[in-house]
Amino acid sequence: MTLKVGVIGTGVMGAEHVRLLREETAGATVAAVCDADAARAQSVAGAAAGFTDPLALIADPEVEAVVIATPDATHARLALACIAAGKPVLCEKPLAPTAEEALQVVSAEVEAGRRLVQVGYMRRFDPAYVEMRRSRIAGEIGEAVLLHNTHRNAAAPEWFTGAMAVTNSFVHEIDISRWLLDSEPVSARVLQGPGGDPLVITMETDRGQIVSTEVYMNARYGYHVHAQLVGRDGTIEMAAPTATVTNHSLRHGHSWAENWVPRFRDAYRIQMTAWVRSIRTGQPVGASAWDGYVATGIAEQVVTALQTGDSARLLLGVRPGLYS
Ligand code: ISE
Repeated sequence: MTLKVGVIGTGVMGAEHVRLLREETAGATVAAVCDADAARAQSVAGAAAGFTDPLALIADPEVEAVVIATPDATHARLALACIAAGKPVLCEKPLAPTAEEALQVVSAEVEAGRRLVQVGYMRRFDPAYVEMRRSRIAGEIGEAVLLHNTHRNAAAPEWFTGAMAVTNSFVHEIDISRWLLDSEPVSARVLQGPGGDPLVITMETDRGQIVSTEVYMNARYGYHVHAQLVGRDGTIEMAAPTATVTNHSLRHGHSWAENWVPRFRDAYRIQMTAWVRSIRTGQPVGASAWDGYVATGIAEQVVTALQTGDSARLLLGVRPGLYS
């Protein structure tokens, strides 16, 4: 049986999700595409239905499941509409820009009594992160005590405003550190470099581990995400993200991706396949709405720490039984 998917948003991520569904995902088809620009929606939709109203796409009986890839501020409202319609949704991260909105999604899902939302924290499907987690769980590096993250963009995306280095970028490290370590951050402090870029954010977990993250939005040379997990008996870290190395002009090395789409191409592809399969099997995978709330809730408190210069004691409330 083929799952009929509606994709809302045709920007960098929306277009990539349409491509993945069409070219790389077994058991799924693109049934509809939505964009505020009708011509753009129709050109990406091709033979599928084009919509300019996302709520009309969600309500369309031809659409069985939805991918949300619109600007961050719209995610929660659209995810709520999917829950109300009883349709599974892969919602791009962050689940919402504020903890309050993210919690509304959690509450709606709890009320519905079933998990319909997967948040697109695709690093959970990246082969390098998967191997790091497997190695930790297998005990190969002993007890994990420290995680060093580097998160560099060549240039901040043009739609970046305010504290998005935290609410849009650092949310990835919040999510992946919880997943890699199976522990919860309990405090955070932030240092700012000259002009506010880069940031260095240090979190402590409920197991006393340290998670250090550099978030550098304008690193110029390329898109570079790296992680090193330090244990009592060894370390495990990502190798350079490349299939080839080149020698020329007295230099040896590899090139960097321009942004996250080529760097995490495998992760996005594996995530999409896993989401489609999870709808068939009824076994949720990836980051839940609760995980989405936690990432946004911590990010919000880190932003306050950034603005006040104080360290933050991270408070999140109790995880509902639906997510245990
Ligand atoms: C962007 O929105 C993403 O999600 C990328 O994965 C991240 O690395 C980048 O910093 C964000 O702006």
